[in-house]
Amino acid sequence: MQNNMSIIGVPMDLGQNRRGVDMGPSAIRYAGVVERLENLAYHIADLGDVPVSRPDSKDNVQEGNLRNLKQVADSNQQLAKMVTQEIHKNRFPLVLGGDHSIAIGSMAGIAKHYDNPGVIWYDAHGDLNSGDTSPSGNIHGMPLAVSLGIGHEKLTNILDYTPKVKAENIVIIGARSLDPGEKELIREQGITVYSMHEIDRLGMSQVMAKAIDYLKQRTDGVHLSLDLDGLDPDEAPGVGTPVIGGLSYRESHLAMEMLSEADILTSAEFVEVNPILDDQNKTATLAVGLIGSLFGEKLK
Ligand code: 5AB
Ligand code: MN
Ligand code: MN
Ligand code: MN
Repeated sequence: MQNNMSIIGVPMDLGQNRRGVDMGPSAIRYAGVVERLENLAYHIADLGDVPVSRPDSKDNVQEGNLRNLKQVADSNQQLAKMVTQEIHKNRFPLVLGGDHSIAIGSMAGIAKHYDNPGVIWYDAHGDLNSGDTSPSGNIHGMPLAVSLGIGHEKLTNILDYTPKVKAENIVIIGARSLDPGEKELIREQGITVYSMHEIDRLGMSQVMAKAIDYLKQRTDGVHLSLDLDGLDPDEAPGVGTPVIGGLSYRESHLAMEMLSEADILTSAEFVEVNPILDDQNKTATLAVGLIGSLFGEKLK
């Protein structure tokens, strides 16, 4: 893992309906992310936040079942450029959300630098909807589909190329709430999914070993996109779309430690922390703990 890391906040809440997730980057910083990483001897540059513009009522018309499309696309465009620049400078990008729609920009910035990028999608959801299949019109339920090149051109074509990732280079972990259109896409494209069922059967240790081995063999860069709602709402109450029956604190730390040991990640993001829905910044504190494990707390 590179020793130079750039933190980029994206105070985005327009990819879904519940206000407050725009304060996620502040909550994670307040919980001590920079100090935690500096203690592990990383050189951190906190680049601050990507601007997010407020929609005014006149351009808040929904375009093809995509709420706030223009604002979400604009911020993702800026995020993608920043991520690209940091990778170019040989710095590890760590992106803090914000709702999960920001993965569109992260993936766009990252994928440019690899021949065969892969992604681990740690989430209760598949985020594989498009305007046609989405039950909500919320773009935070679409970023993985967008990265596959499915969806509105304003989203799929950020940085002027598409797709960002191949279906066979995606591994979803922790899924337990998939919409019918998402299930169909998973089947059609043969996306690897370790749902809660597989995690219960095999255990997190085997699931992560398989995921790591698989991606290591076929990709030349791996992005971790971690939605805090992948964890159980008892552990991570500060999320907008909680789903019971989730991953535990211990399973999640084990997953981060195994990723740290395997040393396959080339970028990461932590999203969907909503301090307004939280209990004493518990979810942001959890995120910082996971970041500690991911970047080698157990090994150093
Ligand atoms: B999250 C749902 N599938 O599309 C939809 O939190 C929920 O980024 C999406 O994983 C949840 O609206 C998006 C019902
Ligand atoms: Mn989710
Ligand atoms: Mn998500
Ligand atoms: Mn969510």
